[in-house]
Amino acid sequence: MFSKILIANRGEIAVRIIRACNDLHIKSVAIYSRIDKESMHVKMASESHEVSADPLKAYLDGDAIIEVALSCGAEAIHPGYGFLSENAEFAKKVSEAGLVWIGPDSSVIARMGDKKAARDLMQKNGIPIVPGTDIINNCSIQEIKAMANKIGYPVILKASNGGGGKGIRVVRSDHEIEENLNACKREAMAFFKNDDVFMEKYIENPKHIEFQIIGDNYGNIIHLLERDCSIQRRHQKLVEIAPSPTMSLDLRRRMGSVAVAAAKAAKYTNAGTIEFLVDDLGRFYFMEMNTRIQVEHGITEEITGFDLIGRQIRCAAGEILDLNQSEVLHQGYAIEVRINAEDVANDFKPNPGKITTYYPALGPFVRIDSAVYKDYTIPPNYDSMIAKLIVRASSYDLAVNKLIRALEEFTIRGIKTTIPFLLNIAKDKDFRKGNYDTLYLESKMQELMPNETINKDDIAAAIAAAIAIKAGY
Ligand code: MV4
Repeated sequence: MFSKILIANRGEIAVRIIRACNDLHIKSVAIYSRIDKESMHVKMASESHEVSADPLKAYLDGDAIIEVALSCGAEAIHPGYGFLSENAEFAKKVSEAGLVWIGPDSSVIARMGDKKAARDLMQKNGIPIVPGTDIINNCSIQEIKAMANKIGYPVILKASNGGGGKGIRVVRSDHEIEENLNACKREAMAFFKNDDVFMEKYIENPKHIEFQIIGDNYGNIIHLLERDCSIQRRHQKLVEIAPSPTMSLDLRRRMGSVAVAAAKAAKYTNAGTIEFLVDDLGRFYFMEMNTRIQVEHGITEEITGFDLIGRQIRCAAGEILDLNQSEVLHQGYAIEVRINAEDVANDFKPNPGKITTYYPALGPFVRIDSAVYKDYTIPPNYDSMIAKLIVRASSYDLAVNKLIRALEEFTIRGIKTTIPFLLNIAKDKDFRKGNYDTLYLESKMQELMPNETINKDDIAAAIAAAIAIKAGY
């Protein structure tokens, strides 16, 4: 086992990894940018090193991070999510520097990062994929229209190097295809410096179901059930549920074994996720594989009792996965909501600033993964997620009740947060019924918008207080 791990990240995931290190009696090394000096991960780690004054470079300068790891005697690097976590080149450099990369091999990261290559690998191994084409960049518009008609409209154009919802276009007829193809290629070139595009049949309003995978270095791979991540806004997840409250045991068993077969085909090690699209008839298709720990890993930990970050570290250190698939059971249901410092009424615009009041929800089966505290000032330079609230209960219905209770208890003042919006989701009838797909948020946005009309009594009280102050009472 390692004696010291460097964490190449910040925020709540850095804190989560430090906790896993402490649980395993491993020393933790935090890195930080100058503005993060007062951040929780810096305070909690065994030791901390400023990498750069630049807010982003500190977490993106791979060479500088490796240098810190070597000079302080760390044996491994945990990348968390985002930043360098899916950068195959960085993973390779870490290994070449004699450090252990806590994640899959760099060649696997590179292969799965290429969506078309991942699709081809899955097809070759009998994993169900959506009907589609090869890269179409060298085809004429006539040929592309012929392919689209053969697949049948609607189709979706996807950048092979895409991600985060960038470089995708839905096309519903011949006359829209040329313009969408050009836009898709332009966007792909701008964001990913590669404009390779392929085409798939477009699945209307699918559910986004993903299976958690864990593998050791000896070919043992299991799944840890699924998460429904359909509730998204512009490709940002807001709510995740584990397991899916609407999936049949038969579908779970079939998708689970396909997920394990997909991970085996990729020669996968460590923690990862297989994402599927599920249509309204329950047909499922491999969409992509994420080669990192994900934001929503906590709900899987809560329902399975399996410490994913701890297991990532233990697998990377060469331990054998001492668990069979049949031993993975779920205890009830867990729901995660992402609490973001955002002004929901103002198009979810980030709303950084100082937290003046902070009372996290507590009580049985309520977990908060966060890196903020009272009087902490959220910098404007990073992601707006400030806390993940995770609840668990014996049934999905009771988990929804607990979510409402915890969101009503959670008090944050000084900044605007997504709490009122999340509470409206929690209280929505379709949410309680498990009736949601990837269209859910878009179609209910008006209904779920928090009512921001200010209470007349509050105004009266504020005026009275102001008069009282002025009058010298
Ligand atoms: C799809 C799809 C429907 N059919 N592919 C969105 C981002 C990228 N990961 C792939 N995405 C999709 N691919 C086919 N063939 C629908 C989406 C999609 C989506 C997927 C999951 C969650 C939310 C989504 C929102 C819009 C589109």
